[in-house]
Amino acid sequence: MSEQNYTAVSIKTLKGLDAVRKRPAMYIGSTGSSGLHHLVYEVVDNSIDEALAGYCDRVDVTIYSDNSISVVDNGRGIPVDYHAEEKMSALQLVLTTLHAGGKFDNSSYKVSGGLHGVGVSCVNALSAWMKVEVFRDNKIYFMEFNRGVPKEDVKEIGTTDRKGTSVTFKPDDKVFETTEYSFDILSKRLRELAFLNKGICITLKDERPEGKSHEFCYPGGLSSFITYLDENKTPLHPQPICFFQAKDGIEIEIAMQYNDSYIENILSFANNINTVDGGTHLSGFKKGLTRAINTYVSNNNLLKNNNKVELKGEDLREGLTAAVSVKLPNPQFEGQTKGKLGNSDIMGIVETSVGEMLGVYLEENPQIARKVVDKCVNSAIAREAARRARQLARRKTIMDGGGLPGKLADCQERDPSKCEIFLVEGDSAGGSAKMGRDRTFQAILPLKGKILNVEKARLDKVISHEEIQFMVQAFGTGFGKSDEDDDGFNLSKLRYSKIIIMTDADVDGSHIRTLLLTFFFRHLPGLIENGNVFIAQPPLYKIKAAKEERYAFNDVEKDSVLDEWKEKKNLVIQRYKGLGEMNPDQLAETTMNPETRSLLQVKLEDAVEADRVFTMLMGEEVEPRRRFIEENAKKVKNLDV
Ligand code: 0RA
Repeated sequence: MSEQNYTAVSIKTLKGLDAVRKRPAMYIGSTGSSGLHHLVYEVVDNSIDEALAGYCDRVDVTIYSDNSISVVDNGRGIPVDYHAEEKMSALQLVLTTLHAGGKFDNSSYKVSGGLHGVGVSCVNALSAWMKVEVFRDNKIYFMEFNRGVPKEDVKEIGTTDRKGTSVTFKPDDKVFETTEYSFDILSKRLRELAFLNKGICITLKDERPEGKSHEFCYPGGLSSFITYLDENKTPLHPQPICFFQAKDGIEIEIAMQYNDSYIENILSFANNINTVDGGTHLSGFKKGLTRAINTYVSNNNLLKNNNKVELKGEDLREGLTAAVSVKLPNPQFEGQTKGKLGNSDIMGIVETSVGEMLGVYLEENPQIARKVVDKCVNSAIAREAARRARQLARRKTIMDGGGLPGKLADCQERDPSKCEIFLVEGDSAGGSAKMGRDRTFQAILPLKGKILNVEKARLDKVISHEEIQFMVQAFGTGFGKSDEDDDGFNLSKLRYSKIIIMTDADVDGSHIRTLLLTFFFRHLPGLIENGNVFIAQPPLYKIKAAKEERYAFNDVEKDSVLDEWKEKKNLVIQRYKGLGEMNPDQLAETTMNPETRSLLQVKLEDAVEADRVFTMLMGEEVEPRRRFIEENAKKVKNLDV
């Protein structure tokens, strides 16, 4: 087809919803689980727009047992009057034409409408059926569609004193690879939307067997978000600090709170989308924060006794949890996953507003300001200590020669894509692993006892910890951010494509595994994101009959072997308490040999939840940890983070 023809044809097809059905991924990102859930967000976004325009304060989402979904709001209701120009009702227009929304509301831009922002018509096109009820002018209107095609014109079916819209749809299984909704995925996003748009109450109800229900109402908005994120942390000041500014069509909302940890956790959003890669609004926030605190420090002469320290941006963000949300017309989402806000004017606007508002806040709240500044000064001192510790660690490595830890039993292969390293607790298990491995491509690093709980330690401590130094040296990647005398973390220097945590299947083993995962999550997250971290799955039992033997990796498997072998005599069941109890051949066969083992890959799907869970598991507070372990006792056997 010629270029010209192609354009003509593609414009024509774009008009119809056919285009959506032919290339669904272009409109909703994918036809997998993510696209399936996107359908719900697309409808909910319309309700949120009604709320932001001031007409709606309630959205009820229901998952039915056939995995159809309804989204009901109490907004104005989609208009139903006849549209002379288009020769159909407004309702039909909205539900069958791409980007029809704008035809009604030119005055205000739509704040939500998401990454794809394609509208309900798209959801309609990708649904086996859709039923829409509109409650408007004391009447109930109804319209039904199959795969986006109207069954008949809109009709009046009754009277009501309600107002709003109810959209019920069933995703087309001819389009989607899966049509099973996840309560947790929907729940996470709806909660986030409720935090981001205060005053809206969102409910989620699961009518499938054993379904749950949630209600998300946060009058505190972003401030409640911070409280939720830091549920298990100890705050430095009682309430999150909040700012709001609406100017020149741009809204900026910020909530922030310092806690006694060393972790920086700043979330950013643009038009209700989580910008995971930050962007201009986040940069503006960081600059404004740095400016406000440094100005306060110098105006009040607070560094006079510490005149050697210099406060850097990162010092001012240690132990800071913050959410930055901007709403703007024409957001530019950049980067491979469109997770970065690109609008350049936003940077200066956010910087100025944070600089001014936080400046005023600090002057007006000297007690809190003093605590914050003390914390920042301490973190600057610790940063300097960390730098020295790192220098020391490097010098030691160079003196040790070769830069590899002495107790590493390295492999012969040098191509990282073929190499694996096992992190093993203790020398006895280390010994079995060394004998059981295939030394051509498998390396063993035995670790001594429990490694440092990094959740409670500052960077200088982490860097000085010997076992952590050994790991980082063995991996070859370096560690942390780059500075004057260190290159920091560099994934391309990784010496093994698989880093395998191999601990005993007991309480201690699982503690060490959690400590290691916490270390990876906090200090080498690049390895988790790149899929390099794995958990070995050693068997829990060996069951022996006369000549045969079987391994069982959990109680269910053990019971099924016992059941299968109930006729046999002299069964011996051995419960492995440690890896050291297995002989090297057994360890190799069950846990190490790629042909016969099974590995669990560590994934990071929900960073917000992971942060909360790690803080809770590794932090000071005992009660939430006890509750979590009780609630998750069944799942813990297969800890897949
Ligand atoms: C077009 C125009 C107006 C509202 C809507 C669409 C609308 C769409 C959805 C989808 C789900 N809930 C919704 N609520 C409203 C403006 C209506 C007016 O001007 O009265």
